[in-house]
Amino acid sequence: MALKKFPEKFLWGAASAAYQIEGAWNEDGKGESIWDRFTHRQHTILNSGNGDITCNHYHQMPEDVALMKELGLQSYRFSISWSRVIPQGYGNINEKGIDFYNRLVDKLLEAGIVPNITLNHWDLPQAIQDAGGWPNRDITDWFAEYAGLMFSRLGDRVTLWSTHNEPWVAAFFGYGFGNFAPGIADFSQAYQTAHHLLLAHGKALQVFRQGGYQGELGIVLNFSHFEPATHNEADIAACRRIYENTISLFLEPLFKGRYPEMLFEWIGSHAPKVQDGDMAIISQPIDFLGVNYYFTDAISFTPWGGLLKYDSKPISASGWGKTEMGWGINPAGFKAVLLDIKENYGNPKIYITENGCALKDTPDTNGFVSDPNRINFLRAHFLAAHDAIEEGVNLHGYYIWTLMDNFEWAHGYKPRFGLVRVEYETGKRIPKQSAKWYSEVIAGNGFQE
Ligand code: IFM
Repeated sequence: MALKKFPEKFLWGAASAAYQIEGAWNEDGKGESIWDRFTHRQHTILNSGNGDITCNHYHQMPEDVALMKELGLQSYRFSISWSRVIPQGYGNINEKGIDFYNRLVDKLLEAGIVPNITLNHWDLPQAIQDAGGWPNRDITDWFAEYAGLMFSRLGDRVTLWSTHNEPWVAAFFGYGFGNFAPGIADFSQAYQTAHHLLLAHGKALQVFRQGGYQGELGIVLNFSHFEPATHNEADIAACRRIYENTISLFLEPLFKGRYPEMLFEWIGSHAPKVQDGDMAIISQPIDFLGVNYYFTDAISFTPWGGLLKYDSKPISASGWGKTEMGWGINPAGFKAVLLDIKENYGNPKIYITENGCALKDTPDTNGFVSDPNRINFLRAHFLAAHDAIEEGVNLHGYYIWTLMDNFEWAHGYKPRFGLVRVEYETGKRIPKQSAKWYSEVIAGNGFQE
């Protein structure tokens, strides 16, 4: 068994998101978000789940930070609920909301944990949606103002910032397919949203640079590895479309200042309205790219496959099953994603901002979960990341999704991704076997292969 050591100063952490863990959806002056509105509608979420209380992190935050310290986390990635700090999205500020994040940041720093903040993890203020949401260009200025507020209040202590989490998901699940909030099914709105998310990112980056804040600002994207299902030309072309629609749609504007041409020819009149100067704002250099990786898909052509005429099936490497989400497990796909970024987008600094799995956890009578399969999953993905570093990928840190079981969007509370089990009835947190294993990885900055 070989010892796999990571580079010095490699940052190990865990990630979360406001709507998934905070609860307190209408407390202390918080405004309604699109996820509050969406989950309160009948038949949108499995078993009628919602984030009203979820892990109750808003109230149990000191205990949660103590737990992170006990686990030895070096960094904690969390998001800010925009409507908690600016209830209507623009205009009046809710000091009590800001106070919560001030206290969280201070507690983390006291515990020696580096805070890593995401400004937008999908929970847009409902008032902004009422004004047109992401498809309305005005949002790009409202987002930059919100970002500026957070930089000015927390930027003296926080050095890692991301503008958006997985803008593809916000655009396509939120506005294209309608299975996430705000539940709109219109591809023109989805592509306009993608463009405005990028433009809002660029405007927030300008505010960050002009303010002279210390630290790094990036953006977090969802990556999958895609393989054509066969050597058939139609499958290869469909695979290319999916790659462009998921990955190039964001990486090309960010790193090359343009949109993928072939894709835009394909989508025709659904292409977003882009104004002069937008691409220069979007393509300003970022300090890091956040990579979320979960799965690999085989893509095939089908004439019944909607706008992009495709079908996808999960691929698992031999010997691996699927996760509870039905996602294939393929660590080699993870490495392929990292090498693609290195080779085709200028080898930017990367943090793995999410990787993990939901598995059927079976607690014993004390609520303890033995989860060797989660450990195997993580070990194999750490190994892929280690190989990628050896091949020159500029990788500096790794955040597990997620610290504790939480609200998994349309899937409600069924999937459990956490290193820590949450008993939702009592709010009790119980670290799983994988949490202990991860603590050892962090302490040794590596693991036995
Ligand atoms: O829970 C989500 C998270 O909010 C965004 N990335 C994927 C995770 C698992 O589905």
